[in-house]
Amino acid sequence: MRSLSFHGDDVVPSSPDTALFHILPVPLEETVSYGGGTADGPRAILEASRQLELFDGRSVPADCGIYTAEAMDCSGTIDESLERLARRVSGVAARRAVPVTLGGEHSLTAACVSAIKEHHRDFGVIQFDAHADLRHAYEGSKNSHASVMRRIWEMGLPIYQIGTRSYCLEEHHLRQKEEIAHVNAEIIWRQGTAAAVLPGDFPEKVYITFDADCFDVSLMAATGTPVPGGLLWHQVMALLENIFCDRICLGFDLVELAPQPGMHGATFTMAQLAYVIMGYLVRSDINRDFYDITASPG
Ligand SMILES: [Mn+2]
Repeated sequence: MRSLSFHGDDVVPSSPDTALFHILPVPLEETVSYGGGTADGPRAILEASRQLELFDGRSVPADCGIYTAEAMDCSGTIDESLERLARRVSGVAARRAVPVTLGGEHSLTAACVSAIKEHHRDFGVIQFDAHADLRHAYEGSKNSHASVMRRIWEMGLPIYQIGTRSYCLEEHHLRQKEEIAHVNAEIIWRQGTAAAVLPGDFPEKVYITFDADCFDVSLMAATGTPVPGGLLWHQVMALLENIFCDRICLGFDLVELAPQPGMHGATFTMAQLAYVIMGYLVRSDINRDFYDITASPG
């Protein structure tokens, strides 16, 4: 079976040496607690990416080079998979390219972030998610998708949560006690996207993790734990635009898509999200400086 690449045959495949973006397909599905299917996420996103226009409306991010790596082997224990992923992300960061990890379940973000930490001391993590994912452990696993942000918080990294609307009392208390910065979905709906303001001391460099369930269930039913009251497309676009004004993005992941028959709209949404995030990055002056991007932003 021929391996899939982002955008398929529309673009000349970039070599890993020159591509700005390295797509890492990670079909990880180990600790899923409700609906399954995240293992099919990366493949479905890559297939849907063939339907994308190269022009994203403002730029042609593909001109900066997109390299798609082989899908990662997720056999063995989850610890082994996370270690394998960390090595891969670290390799991309070492080239000063942008790791774009396509999941797979949310647990994988801990590996991405720990790998980035090998290369950058001062950065924060911006999390788009319906859930806080701050549980100490869930269903006996510290590597659960429901604990991933707790692991990252324990690494000593600042976190900013966007679109949250489902969390337990333990998580609620931890957020209050430790002043974990966030803007809940309800606040965005009532006050608009301008309500999402990163704390004044939030680092200039950020890693972005995007859980599909941040989107409203009407747009994104194809995910393990869908929740009503979430964000819509243009709210997410406005939020991303703000972030890329003054933040350097060290990498990002899209997780928790669980493709369902007949719901290709949800899958295409995640493919387009990956591409528009690349677009925000290649048009952002602070990122162009950081990555030494010379291609025209379009
Ligand atoms: Mn999550």
